[in-house]
Amino acid sequence: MTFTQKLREVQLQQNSLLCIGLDVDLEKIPEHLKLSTNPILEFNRQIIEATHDLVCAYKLNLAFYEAMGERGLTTLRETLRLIPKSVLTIGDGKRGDIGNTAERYAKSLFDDYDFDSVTVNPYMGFDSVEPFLKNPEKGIFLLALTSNPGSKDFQRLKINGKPLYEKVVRTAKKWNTNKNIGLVVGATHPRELKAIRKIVSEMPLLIPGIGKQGGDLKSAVRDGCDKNGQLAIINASRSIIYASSGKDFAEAARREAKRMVEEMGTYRNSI
Ligand code: NUP
Repeated sequence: MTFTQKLREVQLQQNSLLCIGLDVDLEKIPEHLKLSTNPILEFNRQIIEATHDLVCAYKLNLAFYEAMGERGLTTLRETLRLIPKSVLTIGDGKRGDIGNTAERYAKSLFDDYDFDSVTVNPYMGFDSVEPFLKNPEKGIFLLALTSNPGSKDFQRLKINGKPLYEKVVRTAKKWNTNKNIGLVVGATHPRELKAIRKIVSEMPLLIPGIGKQGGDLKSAVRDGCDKNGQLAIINASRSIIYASSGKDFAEAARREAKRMVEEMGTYRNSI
């Protein structure tokens, strides 16, 4: 089964487009957890237990784990073990390097950590992306139009009259022979999201930028989904995992996740 098919099944089973970003920061977790042996793991455990029935995926941004040194990498591995198989995992590292090195990145993230999918920076071209594409069951999200203000610096530059991100989108479509490529498109660019979905009607879109970055949830659903109301993976990290800084953080995260899923449901029904 290809990654795209797997995503369709998971979204159908879970009836959700929501992805929670486990971007955990020791400075932001509730005080009472700091007494546990591994506060970050305990935080993730409680968030996962409280929300796994509401999501199609968890996204782990590698930066937050790498920044904690060796212990962070162990915590990353242990967190992945806590995620039920019914839900997909995304390793968000935006890797990209010459083929020989990219192969090692792919081996680490897919074979060793066993992520279902990863984010990849396409800037270095096909030979840097190819090693990630080999296994159709594993997904690759190529950065197309990122959510941050700096996305205008290169991604929107015009080449032969067309923005660079559009070239990435059209090229990704050509590279997608294994049906395992998706694109990252920020929710902060609703008009472009709609245009991109028109070009790639059957590709997964990972859509970050909801919540703290001000992206629009309604457009993320209406413009990001395919015609069946699927294939958009809408990520929220801080607005869910830090919904409360008290002892009720996991319940608060569940409440916020549920609120988002319900809101998305109303937009999905009108696709
Ligand atoms: O374009 C992107 N924007 C973005 O925010 C691509 C990403 N991968 N991200 C990631 O999504 C970012 O690194 C962080 O892990 C998450 C957004 O977090 P939040 O704004 O919902 O807290």
